[in-house]
Amino acid sequence: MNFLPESQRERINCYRVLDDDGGTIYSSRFQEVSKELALKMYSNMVTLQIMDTIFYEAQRQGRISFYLTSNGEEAINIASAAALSAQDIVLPQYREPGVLLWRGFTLQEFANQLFGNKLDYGKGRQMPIHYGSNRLNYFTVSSPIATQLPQAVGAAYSLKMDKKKACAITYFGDGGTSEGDFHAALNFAAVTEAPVIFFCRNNGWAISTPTAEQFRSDGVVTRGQAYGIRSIRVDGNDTLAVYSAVHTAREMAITEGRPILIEAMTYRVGHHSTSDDSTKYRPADEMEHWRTARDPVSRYRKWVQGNGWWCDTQESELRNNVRQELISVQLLQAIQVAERMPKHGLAELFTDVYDQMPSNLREQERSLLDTIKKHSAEYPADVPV
Ligand SMILES: Cc1ncc(C[n+]2csc(CCOP(=O)(O)OP(=O)(O)O)c2C)c(N)n1
Repeated sequence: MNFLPESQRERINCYRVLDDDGGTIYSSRFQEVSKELALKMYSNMVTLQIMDTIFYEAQRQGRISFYLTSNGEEAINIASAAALSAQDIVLPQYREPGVLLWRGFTLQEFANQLFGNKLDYGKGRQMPIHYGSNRLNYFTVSSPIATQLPQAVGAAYSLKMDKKKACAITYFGDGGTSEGDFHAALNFAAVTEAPVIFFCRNNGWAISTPTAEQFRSDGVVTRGQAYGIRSIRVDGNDTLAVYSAVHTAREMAITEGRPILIEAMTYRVGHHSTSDDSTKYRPADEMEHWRTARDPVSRYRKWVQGNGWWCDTQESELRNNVRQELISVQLLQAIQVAERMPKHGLAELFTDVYDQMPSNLREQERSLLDTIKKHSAEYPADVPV
């Protein structure tokens, strides 16, 4: 039932900071969380869950071409975002839209990107879920796995040179650690003492490849130590532990001028994306176990409720309100507005890279226009030529 090796399973009920010489500095020292912050985190987790359901269904209805959910990783998304400051620079993978949600990206902004319309900041050049926001210090998602890691080291180093009290954080999955860029980035960060947090969401799967087929080390956390980087392993389904780990990592990164690696143990509850059917390669009872018994949202709710800050009536009110708000007002409206909004013209495909378009691109543009003329029936009517 549990895909984790025994050694990793024992450790995930707390978080512990491992020094680069292998010793434990301390463990399980949780940060205080006020009632206001606790409830804000909870309502963002619920919003993320419901937003995912609605966009996922919009994809199933054929209204958008692609989607992927953060199911099971809501604590990682929201609690890590809550422990950062707005000046910290985020370089995401793609399963962290909750960080953007926390920072104030609107449902309309999410929908504009998913539909690739005129208001999409990426001008419709990217697949759905490649969000980005200059305003919110959130780099645009890059499809090639792990390329954001060395970039994050550069961003963190620039913060250090400018003596800013901020860090860079980069998110990636266990699959990202199998890329050369992971190793280059860790070494580069260690020697430049860049204030960067490497946040690995170890969710057990890289599409259909389980971690056991990716590495034989004790997870990812030991690799940080191998590069001389202080590293933290944390239960990624425990909201308070994730919040504390990122809070601690941020303090150490900024005040001590050093990179930190966090390995958050979790599980990808949904399929990899709408292009995947994970029942083909993993047992249904494993998925069901993590969806129900290990769900980070209901687990966190128990803690909030145990503090007397929450009750069943508030729970059903919140869920009804968020669902109502998202379905009847904001999200469906956002989807309809985004759908009706015109797309960018074809010429935009060739702008923003070169000041003077080079001859090979001019040739490609000519050839594309010829092909469209020949096969105009195949060309989408809503994209101006
Ligand atoms: C360099 C590169 N190789 C392969 C792919 C295809 N690909 C897309 S997502 C993915 C799995 C990544 O898994 P992981 O990093 O564990 O993240 P998760 O999807 O589990 O959140 C792969 C192999 C890619 N996008 N880029």
